[in-house]
Amino acid sequence: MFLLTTVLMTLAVGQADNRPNILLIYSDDHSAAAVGAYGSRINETPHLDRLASEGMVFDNAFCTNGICAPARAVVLTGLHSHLNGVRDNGGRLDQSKETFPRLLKAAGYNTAIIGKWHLKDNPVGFDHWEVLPGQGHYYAPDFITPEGKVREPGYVTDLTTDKSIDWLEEDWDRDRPFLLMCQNKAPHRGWMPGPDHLTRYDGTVIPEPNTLFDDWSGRTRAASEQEMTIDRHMYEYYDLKVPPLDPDAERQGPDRWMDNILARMSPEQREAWEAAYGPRNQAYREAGLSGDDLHRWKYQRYVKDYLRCIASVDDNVGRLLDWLDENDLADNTIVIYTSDQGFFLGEHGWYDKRFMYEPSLRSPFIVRWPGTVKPGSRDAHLVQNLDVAQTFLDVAGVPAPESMQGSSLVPLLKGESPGDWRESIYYEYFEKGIHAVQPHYGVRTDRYKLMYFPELEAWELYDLQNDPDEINNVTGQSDYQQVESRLRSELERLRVHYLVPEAMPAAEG
Ligand SMILES: [Ca+2]
Repeated sequence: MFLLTTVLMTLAVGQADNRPNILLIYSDDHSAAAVGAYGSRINETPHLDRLASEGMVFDNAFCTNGICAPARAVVLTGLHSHLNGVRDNGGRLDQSKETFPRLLKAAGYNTAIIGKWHLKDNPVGFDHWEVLPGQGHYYAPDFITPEGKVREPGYVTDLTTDKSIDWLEEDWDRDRPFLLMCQNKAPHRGWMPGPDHLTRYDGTVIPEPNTLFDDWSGRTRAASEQEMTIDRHMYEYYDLKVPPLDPDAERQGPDRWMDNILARMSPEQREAWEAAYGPRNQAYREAGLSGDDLHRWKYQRYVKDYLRCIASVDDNVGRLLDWLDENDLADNTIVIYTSDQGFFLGEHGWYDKRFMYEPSLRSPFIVRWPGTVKPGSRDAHLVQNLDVAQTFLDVAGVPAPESMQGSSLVPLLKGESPGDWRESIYYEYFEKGIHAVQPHYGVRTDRYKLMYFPELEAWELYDLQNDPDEINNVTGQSDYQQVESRLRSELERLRVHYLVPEAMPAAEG
C-alpha cells in the first residue's frame, strides 16, 4: 500500500507539471543549403534529417538581422534589433526588455544555456549557464560560468553537447520541465573541423553554386563593394589553413591569430590536424594555381571545412535525440533545430552573411513535437527568429508580453493555417565595419523581395520565382512597376508596425 501510494504520488507530481520540456539546438551560420532535409546538394545530415522526418520543416524561415549577436537578442526578446539594444555585434542587450528564458524560469521551468552566447553581459534568466566568451574557440575552448573561466580540452561542438547532457543527467530538477538552449559555435568562421571529420570529403569535389563567378552587374554598388569574396578576401592561413612558407618568420595579424589558435591544441590534436592539412597544402603549393582555378580551389577548401564542422553538429544532434529516447523524454520534449542566420556558401562568390539575399536570410528551422506536430510535415508560412520567444511561451502556457513582435508558431505546428498569418517579413541590417556591407532594410513576401540601401539611396527588387539566384534587380522596370509600388507601401507599413525610428541612425560597430 505504501509503495502504491508513493507511485501514485510520483505520478501525480509528474502530471501536475507535465508542461513540455524545451530543447533548442542552435547553430551559428548554418545555411539551410547544408541540411539534407532542405535538399542539400553538398552534404548529408542524417541526424537532422531524422529530426525532420519526425517533425516539421519550415521552408520559409528567416532571420530579421543576419548577424550573430543581433540574431540572438531577437530570439531572446521577440523584439526587432532597433528595439532590443543589439543592432550590431557591438550592441548591448537592453536589460529592461523581457526575455523568454526569464519568463519561463519565473513560471517554474528549470532553465539552462550552454555554448555560444555572444552577448556582452552574462546570461540572465538561467538557473545554469556555461558559455563561450565572445566567438569562442573550436579547440580547447574556454567556458565561462558564474564561478569563472575554465579551459576545456576537446572540441567545442562535442563539449557543448557533453555539457548539455551532463546538465540533464546531473543538475536538471526533474520535478520541473526544462528549457535547455544548446548553442553551437559551429559552423562559424574559423571553420575548424573536429577530430572525427578532418579527412571527410577528401577525394570528392563539392558542387559549385550557380553564382560562384557572379560579377554583381545590374545591382547596386553594395553588391560589388562588399569585402566577403572567397576569391579576394579570405586569409590564406586563418581561413584556408595554408601556413606561410617560412616557418620562422615573425607572424602578424591573422597569421598570428592562427598560430595562437593552433597553439591551443593538444599534441594529439595538432598531429591529426597536420596529418590532414599537410599533404593537401603540399599538393596545393605544387599545383601553382591562379585565376579561376585558384578561386575554385579556395571554394573547395572553404566549403569542405565548413561541411566538416556541420558533420560534428549533426553527430551531436543525434546524441541529444538518442539521449531523449534513452531517458523516455522524447514524447514530452519539443526539439527545435535552427541557426542564427544562414550563410553564403559561394553564392555570389561570397562567404559570410549580413545581406538580405536568400542564402543568409534563410535559416534551417525544424521542430519535433510528438503528439502535436505531424511527422514528416512541411510548412511554407513566412516565419522568423522573431517568433521563437512567443512560441516557447505558448508551448509552456505562459502569456507573452504584449510588446513582443513575433507570433507563436504553435498553430502552424498543429497544422493549422491561420487566415491572418503575416504575408511579408521585415529585415534590417546596421553594421558598418568588417566585410563592408552597406546597411539596408527591406521586405520579403512569398515571391518578391525589395531592399533599400539608405546611404546609397538605392533599391533592389527581385522576383524570386523567376530569379531564385537574385541576379536580376528589376527595380524601375515597367513590368514590375506595380509590384514595386505595392512593396514600397508594404515596407512603410511594416516600419510603422514594428516601431522603426523614422531615421535609422547609423550603427556604432
Ligand atoms: Ca551567426
